[in-house]
Amino acid sequence: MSSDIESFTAHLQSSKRILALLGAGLSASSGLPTFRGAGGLWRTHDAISLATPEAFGRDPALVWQFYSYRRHMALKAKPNRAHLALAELAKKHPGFIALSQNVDGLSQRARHPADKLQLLHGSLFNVKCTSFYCSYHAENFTDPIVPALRIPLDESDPTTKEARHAVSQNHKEADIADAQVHLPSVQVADLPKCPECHEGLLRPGVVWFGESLPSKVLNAVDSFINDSTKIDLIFVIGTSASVYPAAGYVDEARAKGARVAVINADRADEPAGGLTDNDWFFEGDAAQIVPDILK
Ligand code: BV8
Ligand code: ZN
Repeated sequence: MSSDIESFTAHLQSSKRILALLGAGLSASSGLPTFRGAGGLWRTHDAISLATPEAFGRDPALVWQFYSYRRHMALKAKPNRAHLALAELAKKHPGFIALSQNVDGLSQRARHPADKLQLLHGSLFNVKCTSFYCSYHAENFTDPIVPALRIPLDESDPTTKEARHAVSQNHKEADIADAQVHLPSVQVADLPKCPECHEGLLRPGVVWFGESLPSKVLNAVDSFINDSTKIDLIFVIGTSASVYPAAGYVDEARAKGARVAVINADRADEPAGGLTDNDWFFEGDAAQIVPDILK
C-alpha cells in the first residue's frame, strides 16, 4: 500500500467511476466531535447506545437533548476545505458519487450537488412523526427545535471539560465540577410535537442502529455500484468503517475493480480486509489532505 501522490494522481486522472465513503473524521476539522468522540456533556454517554429506537422509546428527552446538542454544534460549524474539494469534484466529474455516513449537513452546505451525495444515515436536520398513522416529515433547522431543548450555554462547547481543567489548579475539583454539571431535565410534553397530526412526537430523521437505511438510498447506491462498468477508485475518508451496510460498500467497490484510497488521522484505521499494494493510505487530517490530493 502506498502514500505516493504521483501514482494516486495518475490513477485519479484516468478514473471514470469513483466512489467516496465519508465519515465523521471529514468534519472533525470543522470542530465536530467524531461519532465516538462527542464532547461536552456527552462524554459520559455512549453515542451508539443513544442512537437507537430503544433509547428513544425509553427516554425520548435524553435522546432529543443528544440530538439538539449535535444540531447546535453542526449549525455552529462550517464546511471545511475537504467538504468543498469533494463538492468541486462532484461538480466536474460525471462518474463520481459520495456516500456520506455523516448527518451534520456540512457537505450540503458546501454545495455538494444533491444528485452526487447519498445520505446513508439521514440528517440531523430532518424530522419525522413517530405516530403510526402519520407520514409527516420535513426539514427543520430551528435551534433549539423547542425552547425546552436550549443547551446550557457553557455545555454547548465540547471543550468545556478541557476548559475547566485548564483553568482549575486542582483537577480533582474540576472533575467534581464536571460530575455536578448535569443535563437539565426535560419533560416529554415539552419535546417537539408533530404539526400535522398534533399527536405524534417528532424524532430526528436519522437512521438509528437496528433500523434499515432508506430503500431509495440503498437502491441508488446499488444501481451505481452494480452498473455494468467497473469502478476505478473508492475514497474512504475519516471513517472507522465499522458500521454496516455503509462499510460494506468498500468491499463491493473492490469487487468491481476499485483501488482504495484511505484518508484517516489514525494509521490503524484501515477498512476491514486491509489494503493491497495497489491501494493508498494518506495519514493525517482530511481537511488538509483531501484538497491537496484532489487538486
Ligand atoms: C442495519 C446516524 C439492518 C445516527 C449512524 C455486525 C456486523 C454487521 C452489522 C451489524 C453487526 N451488528 C450490528 C450490526 C448492524 C449495525 C452495525 O453496523 N453496528 C456496528 C456497531 C457493528 N448497523 C445497523 O444497525 C444499520 N442498519 O444494519 O439494518 C436492518 C435491515 C432490515 C430491517 C432492520 C434492520 C444502521 C446503521 C446506522 C447507524 N446510524 N448514524 C447518528 O449519527 O446519531 S452510524 C454513525 O456511526 C455514523 O453515521 C457513522 O456511520 C458511524 C460512525 O462511524 P464514523 O463516521 O466512522 O465515525 P467514528 O467516530 O467511528 O470514526 C471517525 C474516524 O475518523 C476514525 O477512523 C478517526 O481515526 C478518523 N478521524 C478523526 N479525525 C480525523 C479523522 N480522519 C481524518 N481527518 C481527521 N481530522
Ligand atoms: Zn404526525
